[in-house]
Amino acid sequence: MHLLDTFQFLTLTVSLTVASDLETCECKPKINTCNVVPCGLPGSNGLPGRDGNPGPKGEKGDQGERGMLGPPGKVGPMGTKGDLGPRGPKGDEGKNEDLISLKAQVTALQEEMRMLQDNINKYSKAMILSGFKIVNEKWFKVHTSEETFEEGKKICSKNGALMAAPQNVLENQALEELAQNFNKDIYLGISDEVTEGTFRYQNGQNIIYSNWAENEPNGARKENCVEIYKNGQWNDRPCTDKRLIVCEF
Ligand code: MAN
Ligand code: CA
Repeated sequence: MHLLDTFQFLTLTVSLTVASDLETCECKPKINTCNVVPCGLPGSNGLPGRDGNPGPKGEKGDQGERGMLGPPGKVGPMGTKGDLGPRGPKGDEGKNEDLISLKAQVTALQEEMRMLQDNINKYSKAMILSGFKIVNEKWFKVHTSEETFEEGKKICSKNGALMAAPQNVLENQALEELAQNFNKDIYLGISDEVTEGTFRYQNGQNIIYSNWAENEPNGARKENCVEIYKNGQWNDRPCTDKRLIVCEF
């Protein structure tokens, strides 16, 4: 490559020299001179010159065509609450007669409900006097006489029932009401005869609710049965004592 450049340079130099010499040769016939030396023939064209330096940067091209639609972006943050919409059109005017009739029906129903509640209260009182008290799905029935714990178990069992054992406040309140109405403390179907200090229902399950009076139970092995006082509180006492018997169905 270098050699070729050098050769091209030399060729160019020679050409220029010849051309220069030819230019200086004046081919005019000299007066009184025998023109015996003819001018040399014009030389051949030299080789093309070297490539020039890169030209200046071109103008910015036109904008390309719009690309294809890209995939959807992430969900943006929640916008602010919009303004309240315009008020809707006014509704039809209600029929006055219908409204009056409706009010009369409501009043009649309210009166009917009041009478029904009165009747329920009366039935409830009559039931209690007869020895019945219903609370939730449990029915309590008072036996007419006071008996020992063992006798009480037999009486209830004969009627396909168990001795009353309240398992929540409502049931305890029902027995408290019966004790007040009969003015007698009631035996509960609860004892710690099997394991001292562990009070259980007749089915052997540990009690899930209690309402012991202050300092009770205190009878240790001498008091294994439980009574409910007229104030609703409990006391352990000897099972041979006689108390009002209430069965639960
Ligand atoms: C008192 C209290 C009770 C006990 C009875 C027994 O009322 O000491 O705890 O059970 O006597 O009669
Ligand atoms: Ca006691």
